[in-house]
Parts: sequence; structure tokens; C-alpha cells
Amino acid sequence: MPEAMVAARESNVANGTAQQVDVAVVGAGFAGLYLLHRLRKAGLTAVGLEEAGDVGGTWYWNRYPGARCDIQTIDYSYTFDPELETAWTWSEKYATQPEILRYLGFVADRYDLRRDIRFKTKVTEARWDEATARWQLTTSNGAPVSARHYIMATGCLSAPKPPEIDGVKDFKGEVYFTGRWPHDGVNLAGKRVAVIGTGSSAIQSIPLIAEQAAHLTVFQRTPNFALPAHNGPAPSDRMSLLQGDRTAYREQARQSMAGVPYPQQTVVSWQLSDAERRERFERAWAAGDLVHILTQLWADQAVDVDGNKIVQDLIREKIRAAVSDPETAAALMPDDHPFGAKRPCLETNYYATFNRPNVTLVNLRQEPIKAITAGGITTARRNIDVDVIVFATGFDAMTGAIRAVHPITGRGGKSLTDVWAQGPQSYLGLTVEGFPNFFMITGPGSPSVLSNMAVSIEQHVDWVVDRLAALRDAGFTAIEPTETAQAGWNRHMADCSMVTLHRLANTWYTGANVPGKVQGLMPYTGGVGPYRSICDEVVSRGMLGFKLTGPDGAAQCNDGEVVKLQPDVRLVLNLLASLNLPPIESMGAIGARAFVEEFNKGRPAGRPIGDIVDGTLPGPDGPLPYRVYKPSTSGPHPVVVYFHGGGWVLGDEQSDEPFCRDMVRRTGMMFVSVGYRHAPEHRFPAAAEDGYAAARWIAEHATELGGKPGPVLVAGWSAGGNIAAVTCQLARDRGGPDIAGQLLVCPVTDCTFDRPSYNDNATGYFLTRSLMYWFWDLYCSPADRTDPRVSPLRGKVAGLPPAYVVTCEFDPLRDEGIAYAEAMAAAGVPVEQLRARGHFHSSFAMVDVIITGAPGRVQMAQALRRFAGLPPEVSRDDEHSHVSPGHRIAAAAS
Ligand code: N01
Repeated sequence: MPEAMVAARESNVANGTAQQVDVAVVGAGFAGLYLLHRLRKAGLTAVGLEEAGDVGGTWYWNRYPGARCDIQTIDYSYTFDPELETAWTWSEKYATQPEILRYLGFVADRYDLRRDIRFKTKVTEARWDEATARWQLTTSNGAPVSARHYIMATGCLSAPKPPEIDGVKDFKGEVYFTGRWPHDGVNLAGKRVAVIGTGSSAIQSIPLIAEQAAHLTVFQRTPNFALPAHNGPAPSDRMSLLQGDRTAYREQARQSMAGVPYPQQTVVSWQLSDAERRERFERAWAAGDLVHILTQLWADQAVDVDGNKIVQDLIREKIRAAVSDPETAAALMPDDHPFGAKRPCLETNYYATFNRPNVTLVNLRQEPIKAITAGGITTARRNIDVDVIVFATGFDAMTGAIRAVHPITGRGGKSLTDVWAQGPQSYLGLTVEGFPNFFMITGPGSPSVLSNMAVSIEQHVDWVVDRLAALRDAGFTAIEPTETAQAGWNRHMADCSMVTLHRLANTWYTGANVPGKVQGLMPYTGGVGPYRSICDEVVSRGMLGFKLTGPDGAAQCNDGEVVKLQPDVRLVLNLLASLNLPPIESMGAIGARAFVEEFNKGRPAGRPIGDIVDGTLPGPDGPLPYRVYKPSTSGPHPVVVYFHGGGWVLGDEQSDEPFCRDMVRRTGMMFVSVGYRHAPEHRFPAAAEDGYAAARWIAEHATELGGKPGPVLVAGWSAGGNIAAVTCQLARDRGGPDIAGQLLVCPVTDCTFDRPSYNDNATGYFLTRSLMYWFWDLYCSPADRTDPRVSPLRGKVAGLPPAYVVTCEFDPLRDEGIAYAEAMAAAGVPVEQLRARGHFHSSFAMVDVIITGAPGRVQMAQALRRFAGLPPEVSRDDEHSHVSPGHRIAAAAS
């Protein structure tokens, strides 16, 4: 900043007239400092407003004993300047709070940032002024500020939560909050100390407090998972990765899910033996790295309760071994939340501390605190006298850091508190509709606390500053998200939240730690890399979802939602696009079959079920292979005749194995998957006739196959859905077999290509229009296409068995599936539909890959059970409950 401007600013501060800047930044922690640096480089004037007396943010306030980072420090650093990276060397794998604070001071000095910061200055009110298109801020100290843009770099955990315990004021001893620890330290020697809480702050401080105190009593409401930090020098393997190729290392972090460069795991827990799982776990335990153990064990650890429970059990085993007193050990073992769903902690001597004679654990689940008294703490069972109470009770997280700090009033006098009354609303976690030129760094709705904050902060700051510079260069003065974009982001947030297990724990992530706070998962769970690509996509699509306005009525608005796909569908489609595969239809039938076979080898095979038996049945023109998938319970079970997908050209009786296994587990029924003949070797009506003949034979031989005699059910996906639908019509017209219900998943039902879904989804969603043309050409000549045996929508649809029809939003076949369901319903057939939002043609077949498909398959299974006259869910007694709790949760969630 030119000297004259600094002088002008200082005189403004002194004389009370508003300080005029392009950007006002609240906070001088990791985010605020980098913002000031980037804004200055972009030629924007800025002021930092900081309540504390110096830089540091969370590291300024949280000075309790043992405070450290718990992301390895080499990862928890700025990466924007390679020279800065080599100018600073961390002394430990996990640096202490004083060292991190020194680092932030070093950064502030190196880039001369303090000169733009007003310390000991709180913003007391922020108001958008429509007339000037500027934010007007009042402050607790010095001049007000008038800024074009207002950026909250307030962190996520900066508003400590009040204790919510009666009698705190009556206590005559010393009271401390970990989040506001005195700067000159606290002497606990010889004192009786109480620590309330067992989150990260408590887990870090308890071992050190126990070393000083005469006696320490820990009041625990919810036990937390803690893992050994194994602190020391930065591990050589990570250091050599970083030093070997710093640029690649940092880039991998930016594209990763958690902001630390670890690969994505692909092997799921049930593909590993007990010994292999233990070996992975012990390796992770020895690594002393939160992100490692949270992401590197097996692919389903964070998304499936069964895969997660294995980790939980292994950690509980470690706690049991570390704590001598079995009752204390049991109390310290978390059992009410999935591992990772509540923020786990890194510890040094935490569990061992409970073996000390001067430490007592009070389990508040058994004896809740009734009140704090003059001399100590009274629980439901006893009075405990203490000299000092340390509240490690956490924060009003994320929204508290923004909302609780000061009133923020946007366009039309709207208050942010009111707008967020039902939970935080945002676009990208960065901006809020109705609050022009207002930005949040790592705000609710962004990966923030579920990521390495250093990486997320840099990404947000870069994105915001680049936008502000572009806005200025284009002559606009205001930017604000649209309602559509914000609503779409909230929907996407909700979709993402269904993938991981975070929603299953009561935590500060969901607001559950603050009485009366509206609950909902606040951070974005879709991952750092995907999130970054979404932010970039918003820009590449012309600031999608933003209104830009400027002088003389200048305006630009490219309205829309940036993500309409389910998050995992988006990942899969992006991955497929990045492979640059040739179109399947260009491979020829033989080549395409080989490709599909190869492709299928890379997917999870499906979870264990009972027997799998292969056989052949007599088809109209020779034997047809079949594969029987049986539940693990004793039968006989109702029989589902299943037809695989593959456009009448590809696949076989084994190619939909993950789907069949999954449905067997969910329905408790037996699936018989039929290997019908394929085109072009066998054209229409071979597949249709095979399907019908197979259904008839299977129904007649149900007992021999191990199934229950009586009506069968039919099911199929894609072209298999077509064969299932046709089979029902033929069975009605040809005297059986008796069919109790039909499940049609994304079925082909008609030979026209002019429904909107064919145009809307012609390309980009794996099953393309041109691939469908190819399938049709190979299977059926144009003259035959209106035959109901290939276009069942053209046939008579009355008198068919009850149907459950599944269609996917991003599927060329969507509208013909819906048309078939509607035609059947109009003809009096009982029909239910599942119109799957954000899904593509393969969503439900990609079991254990498209996690968001699970609730849909739960509904399909329930429909099949209804058709068979069974209760909606497999009962626990039906088997050793092969419907996992995860599936039940998914069912409940759906
Ligand atoms: O706070 P917390 P924190 N009566 O909310 C208990 C980051 N961090 O300051 O779980 C009795 O986790 C509460 O119990 P329950 C990190 O992201 C990082 O420890 O609500 N108990 C819980 O045990 C972390 O997650 C580091 O049942 C009460 C504890 O207090 C976040 O900050 C270090 C209570 C609060 O735990 C917050 O951590 C420290 C009551 N009325 C923090 N109210 C690093 O290592 C609350 N509790 C980088």
C-alpha cells in the first residue's frame, strides 16, 4: 500500500470518518493473513479487523497446555509461495501452538501484513448499503469502515460455547476455557482440577494437566475416539515425498478428498481377510496420522456402517489394552457414533493418563452434572470438591463464528441471523443470496473442518480474490448468488450428506452440541478435490449461479445449479470422461463384450450371500445358462427371475452379479439370473422368447432350484427390464407362468427416440443416444420395432402384474420408463415409480460404487417383498441378519 494511503487510513481511524477500502477482512488467522497478501497483490486495498492483539486466529486464543495441530505440520502450512515453504522448517511432526503462532507471525512479517490490520478491533455491525453498493461497518475501536466487499475469515471454531451448566457463577475457584486460555499461563500445581469435556482440546490438555495437578477429575459426557499421535520429527516417508516433488505433492493434496495427499482406497472391507484388515489397521495405528486412519484402511470405512464398525472394534480393543481399570476403559470406549462421524483426536498419553493414581473419570452418562457449587461440582451421585474448573466444552461451530459475532444486514434489511434461522444457507459455502459482495472463507457449506484447513483456506482465498479482480476488471461492482443456485447447492449438500456417516452422530458438525441450535450437517462432505472442481466449474460456466451488477444498469446473470448429479455419480462420470474411452459402439460387438468384461473386473464383486449355483435350462432353441443367487438363510425363498442389462448385445447371467447379490441380501429372496441369447448373432425376438421361456421353466422348477413354489417375480435392468416387461405380457397372454410382480429398472419400453430424455441426455451420461441406436440396430430391424415383444409400451398393458418402475433423471431411457409406468397405471395395474433424481442409467447396478443408489435399492427390495406378500424388510430373525445396520439406516434415510 502506498505510504500516503497508510497515512490516510491512520488519520481516518483517528478522526472517526469511515476508512474506505475495497475489501474489509475479519480475522487475522491463517485465512485473514493470506487474504490480505493476495488482495494486495491483486491491487485491491484492504483492511484486516482483528479482535485479538496480534495475528494467529485460533492459534492466538487456544493456548491451553498441549495445544498442537493434528494434521501433520508439513501439510498444515501455506503453499502459495515456494520460497516461504523453504524459508521455514517445522521442528515436529505436529507443531505446538507456540510454534504455529510463531510461524504465522513470521508470515505476517515476511509479507509485511500487520500494517493492514487493526488489532483489538471487533466489528460491531455490518450493513449493506444498496445506494453505494458498499458494506458499512462499525467497529469497537476506531473508525468505521466502508468496503466494497466484506470477507469473513473468522475460522470455524472461534465462538466458544457457554458452559450450559447451572451455578458456574457461584464457583469460588478458578475457571478457564481452553478456547480462551490466559496468555501468561496457569499454574495448576498442587490443585484439584476438573476438566469438563473430552473433545480434542481436552484430550490434548488432560495428560499435561494431570502431570501438574494434585488431582484431576475428568467429566466425560461422550467418549471420543483418540489415536496415538506418535509425535516426533516429521516422518521421513512423508518428507521425502514432499521434497521429492513438492509441486506434485501439493497438487495431490489439492485434488484429494481431505486435503492431504493420500490416494483413494478402492478395496472394500469385506474383500479383505481379518488378517489383512488387522495388518492395515496396525499400520495406520503406528502411523499416528488422523487422515491416514480416516481414509486409508478400506474404501467403505467412512460410508458404510459395517465397514466402519470394524475400525471401531479395533480401536476399542486398543483402549481396553491401554487402560488398566476395566470400568474406566469401558467408559472411555465410544459406542454411540461411527468412527470419523464425530471429530476424532490425536493423543499423547491420553488413555495412559487414566492409569495415574491422581486421575479420576466421571462418566456423566451415569451421573450427570446437576450443578456447579461454590466448592466444586455436584453430580447425580456425589459432590466433587475442586479448586479449578477447565471448560473444554467446545464452540458454537461454523455458523457461530459468523452469526454470533455481530449483526450482518444484507439487501433489503435482511439479517443473516434470520436467513439462517433454519440452518446455514449458502452457495458453495462462500456466498449467501441477499448478501452481495459478502464472502466466507471456509464457511458452512464448504469442506472446511472436514479437510486440511490450510489447503481449503488457500483454495477459497484464491477463488475469492480472483473473482474480485475479474469483477473489477469487467466493470461490475456487485456479485451475489441467485436463489436457484443457492437452493441447488443446499440440495447438493444434502445429497452429499447421505454418502458419508457424519449424519449419524450428534456433533458440532451438525450443531447438536449447542442447545437449541438447528441441526444439520454444516460442512460439505463431498471432498476437497471435487469441491475445488465445482468452484472452478462455476467460473468456466460464466459465473454460473451469480448475478453481477454494475454502474448504469450493467448486469449479467447466468442462472442455474452447478451440480445436479448425485455426488458419487458425478465422480464416476468425471472419471469415465477422464479415461477418454472410445465409444462402445465403435468397438464392434465382440470388442464391446471384451471391454465390458474387463470393465466389470475392476468393480467390487458384491457382498457375500448364501450359495451361488450355475446351471442350464432348456431355451426355445437350445440350452440357456443361468446363475442362482441364494440368501444365506434356509429356504425355500420366493423366486425372482432376473434379466441382465446390456442392450440385448452385452453381458450375461453373471454380469449384474453385484446387483443380484445386493438384492438377494435386501429381499431375502432367491434370484435366478438368465443368460438369454444376444444380438447380433441372435436377433429379435430371440432375447424376448428366451426370457419368457426361462421364466416359465424357472417357475415350473422353482422347488428343484431351492425356491418356493408358486408365483415368481420378474426383474431386469435396462434391456433386461425390457425383457422382464415383455415376459409379463407374454405370461398374461400365453397362459402363465403366474407372476406376482415386476421390477423394471431403467427399462427399454419403446422404439422411438424422440422423447425429451433422449435429447437431454444424448451424451455425457455413459449410456448415449448413439449407443442405444447401435443396440437397436443390432437387435431388431426397423420393421419389427413396434412389436410389443420389443416395444412393450405398444402392447396391451392391462392385466399385468403389479409393477415397480425405476427411472433415472440423466438417462436417455427415462421418459419411456415413465411412459410405461403411466400407461400401466392408466390401465389399472398397480404401479409405483421411483424417479431417481441426479442418477444415471447405471446408478443402481453400480453397487458399492454409487453409494447414493442404496436407498433406491432398499425401496426396490421392499417392493419385491410386498409383491411376494412379505413384510417390507428382511426381519432380523430371518437370518443372521444379512441386511446390515447400514442398509437399515439407508432405508430409514430414504
Ligand atoms: O470441543 P468439542 P473441542 N456438559 O466440541 C463436552 C478442533 N480442535 O474444543 O460430546 C458436559 O470437540 C462435549 O461432550 P459431548 C477440532 O476440530 C483441534 O475439544 O457434546 N460436557 C465434548 O466432550 C475439534 O473437534 C485441535 O457429549 C460437555 C467436549 O465438551 C474442535 O476444535 C485441538 C458440555 C467438547 O468437545 C473442537 O474441539 C483442539 C456440558 N454442558 C480442537 N458441553 C487440534 O489438534 C460440552 N461438553 C488441531
